[in-house]
Amino acid sequence: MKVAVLCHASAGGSGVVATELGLKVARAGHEVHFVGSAQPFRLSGQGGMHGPYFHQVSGFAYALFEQPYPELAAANTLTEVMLEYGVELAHAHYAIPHATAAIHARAITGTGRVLTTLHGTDVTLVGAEPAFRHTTRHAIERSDHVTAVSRFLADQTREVFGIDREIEVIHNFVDSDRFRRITDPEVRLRFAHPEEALLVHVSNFRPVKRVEDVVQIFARVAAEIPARLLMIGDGPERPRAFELAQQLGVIGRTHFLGSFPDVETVLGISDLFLLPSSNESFGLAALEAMSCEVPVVAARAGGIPEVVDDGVTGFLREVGDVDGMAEAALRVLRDRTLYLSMGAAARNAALTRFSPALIVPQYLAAYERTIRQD
Ligand code: GMT
Repeated sequence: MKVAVLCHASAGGSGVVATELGLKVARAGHEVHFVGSAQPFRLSGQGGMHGPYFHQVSGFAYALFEQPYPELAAANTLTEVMLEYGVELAHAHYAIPHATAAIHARAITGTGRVLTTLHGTDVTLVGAEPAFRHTTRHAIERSDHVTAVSRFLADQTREVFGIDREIEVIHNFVDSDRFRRITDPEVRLRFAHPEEALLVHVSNFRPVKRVEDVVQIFARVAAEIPARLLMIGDGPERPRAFELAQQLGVIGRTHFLGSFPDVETVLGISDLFLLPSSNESFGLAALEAMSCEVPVVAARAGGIPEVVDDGVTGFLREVGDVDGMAEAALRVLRDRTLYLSMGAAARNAALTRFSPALIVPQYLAAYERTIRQD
């Protein structure tokens, strides 16, 4: 198959999934062309003679234009790639702007199919913000096939847009060779003392992630046991979280490490992952932690319960219940037997329910069906 992939290049779960999937599809012998304004961050150094290939969308600034209109430029570059390489399928990660651009290119070329994968933000954003309602619904309805990363997101999409088209659920996956426990004590010593519990949070620090809750939970834990918190990533809520850590007197034990290139190193030595988001279509960062045998304490929100088994691979509490999440965290961290069994169950879930060997063939089958459909 000849496939083009459109995704966000920034460090987010959808870009990670799109890139890892594109690499695996290329390794399975298919021709893969990434099209975007920047190279996806995990694609760097991965392409080779046999692909995947990256085609940069060139921006165009003109005095008359108020904005550079990136989706038009993306549709234009995708059109060129489709015509030049005979692309049969454009895989758009996110309805807007990528499916919109792909549908445009399909109309221009009169060829190719569009498969759209919904990751969450476009749907949840539209749920709250009608500015994109019609364009997003159009992108979903006019795609040749639509997948969502969780049952929750598929249901929510139908509800928000009042549509009843088929939306296939294909969960995200994790590379369990890369995301695994690191047992070398020297690595852990770089971040924490041996007697300290090491808690970690990874996100883009948007309001939906409730990073202040992360600090609140940690402060309650740190009042009871020796502990340290690693905050990985960056975004608009980082200054508030920093200030709160100062106010609560835990700034010396809270480390804001920014965007960390090899997040698996940090996850591989951590004891507990915190994800108190108010909404999360899936929670890929939690799955990456689980793959490293790290139990998760999270909010019972969105698609998280499809990833984290309450009481088995971690604990789920209601959104905003920082006392409940702190109590759950302490329960895991104080009980070595529980901690080890949850870590093992988390790794097992990653291996048996979210492995590339299970998920990638689902995408390949969807590609085949979409290309062959009338
Ligand atoms: O969570 C974010 O803000 C980033 C966003 C993205 O585009 O990467 O994540 C979304 O897609 C991920 C991959 O499918 C999911 O794991 C995240 O849960 C989802 N984020 C939200 O739904 C808020």
